[in-house]
Amino acid sequence: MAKLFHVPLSPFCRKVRLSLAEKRIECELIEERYWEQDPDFLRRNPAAKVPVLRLDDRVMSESAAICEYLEEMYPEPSLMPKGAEERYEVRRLVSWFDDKFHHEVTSKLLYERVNKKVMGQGFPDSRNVKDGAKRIKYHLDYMAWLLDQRRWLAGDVMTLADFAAAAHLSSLDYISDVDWNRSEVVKDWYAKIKSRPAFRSILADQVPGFLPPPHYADLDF
Ligand SMILES: N[C@@H](CCC(=O)N[C@@H](CS)C(=O)NCC(=O)O)C(=O)O
Repeated sequence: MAKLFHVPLSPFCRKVRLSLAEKRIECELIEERYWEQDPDFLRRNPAAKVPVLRLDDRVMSESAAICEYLEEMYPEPSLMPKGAEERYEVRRLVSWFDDKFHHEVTSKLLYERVNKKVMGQGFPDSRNVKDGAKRIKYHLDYMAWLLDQRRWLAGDVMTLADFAAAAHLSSLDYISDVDWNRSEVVKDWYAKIKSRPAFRSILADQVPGFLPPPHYADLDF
């Protein structure tokens, strides 16, 4: 069986978990405290980052590369459209969330509030938290603008772009940092994606010391 070395609230790990689950690839989840730099872990991924996936006798890192590998090896159900333009748009949006959103929002909210505590690195820096809380509004508005024109973020079918976005937002939702009342279309999109069977394991996550809000696992909010 596949093994995924992960941490529960990591958006990169969550994106891979969603892809694996959507494609019904059974996978054992193994929590990896990457900051402890266990030598076995460093052998698996010298970059010392999660996720790391062991599948078909291969050890793989980098969530975007893993998701594209899964797409090529397990094409059904598909998470990438067929046309070059549509594929470009999926990749652009995956980068938007894993690069821009991660830098401007996830690292300022989740890493300050959760990772610092779990890693014993002190208290959240309130300037970062304030900045992340301000910047997420722009991203939610951008998503609303996209979703006013499309059924899913990158077009009319659900793709990896939706999983990338949902991975970040679900981690932030665990710590109540998403204002779902800001946009009805974004809330509806999240309710739709959250109710997929692939999301179940993510909604069941429990991080010691951090209790999710009651709506976190509520499929109707
Ligand atoms: N580009 C990598 C980023 C993965 C990443 O940054 N993971 C975080 C956890 S959310 C990590 O392992 N950080 C450790 C580090 O940066 O040293 C991917 O997409 O897999």
